[in-house]
Amino acid sequence: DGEIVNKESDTRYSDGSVRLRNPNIELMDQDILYHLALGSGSHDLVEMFGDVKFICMGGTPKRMETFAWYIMKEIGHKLPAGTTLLDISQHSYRYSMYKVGPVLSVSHGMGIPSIGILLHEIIKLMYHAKVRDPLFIRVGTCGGIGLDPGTVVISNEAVDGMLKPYFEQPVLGKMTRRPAKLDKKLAMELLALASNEDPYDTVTGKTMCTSDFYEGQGRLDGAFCDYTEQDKTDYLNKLHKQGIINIEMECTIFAALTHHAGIKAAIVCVTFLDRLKGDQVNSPKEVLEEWQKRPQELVARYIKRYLQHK
Ligand code: R2B
Ligand code: URA
Repeated sequence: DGEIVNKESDTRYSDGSVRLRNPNIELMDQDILYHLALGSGSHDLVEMFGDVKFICMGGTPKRMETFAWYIMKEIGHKLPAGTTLLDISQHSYRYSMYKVGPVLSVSHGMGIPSIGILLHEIIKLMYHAKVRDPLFIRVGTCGGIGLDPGTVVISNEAVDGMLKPYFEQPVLGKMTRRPAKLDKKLAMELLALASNEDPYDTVTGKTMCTSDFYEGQGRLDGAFCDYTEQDKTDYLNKLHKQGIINIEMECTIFAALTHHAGIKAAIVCVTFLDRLKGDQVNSPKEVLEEWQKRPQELVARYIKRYLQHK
């Protein structure tokens, strides 16, 4: 009933460069990527971003700056003499973006609307910069279900709060729906890079996306709570039985928009707590900082391996 299902037709040019599924863009004389503080008229986007291969996204500006320095060391990238890492999007005051050779490290904020706006502009950036076969990876945090805190989860499926594998959104007053599909092969390739020597587990499974951290994730500790602890436990156990192993706030739109653009994507998150045991994130800040590096380590292994075999 009035539902628009987008066709999954070919979305890339034969050379692998990103094709926009929007005829309006090439008719505009310039495209302002407002929330990135970049534009196709004001910047030479091919010159600035033409060599990008990996787009790594995570919630906070600080974590993505740390990732930029870390990946620089890992891939042995040298900054030109006399220069330092610069937040390319600093004048937007919205997102932070760092470029380290073929790697872009971008913050996406919290939740679907924030990462959605960023994805529109980054996908257009890839198009303007004529980047071929980019890979998008979210390196994030999440709540685990039945996993030890500090476990790394590679998502192989993304579902919404109604457990449907779609990203749904009203457009022009009608509900639209796009499949939230992740690249299962890429998820397995990432899993294969987990090491027996890692002092934590790395697993794959289904991830649930919500639009809220508190009531939307069945917490008892928000400003409001109109259900019982038993209701919460029953619900989380139901999720667990359905194979959902973690909850975060971006996976459906991330999977859906990348899939719609024909871009390979992966989501690697570390669990900050086991939701079967509590609601509050109460590990010391140093411990959380240590855990946050784990998805970055896995993604760095992937990027290094790719660059070595290129
Ligand atoms: C994980 O952590 C954030 C909420 O604390 C949110 O962005 C997410 O997906
Ligand atoms: N991020 C979430 O969205 N939920 C959690 O429980 C922890 C981090």
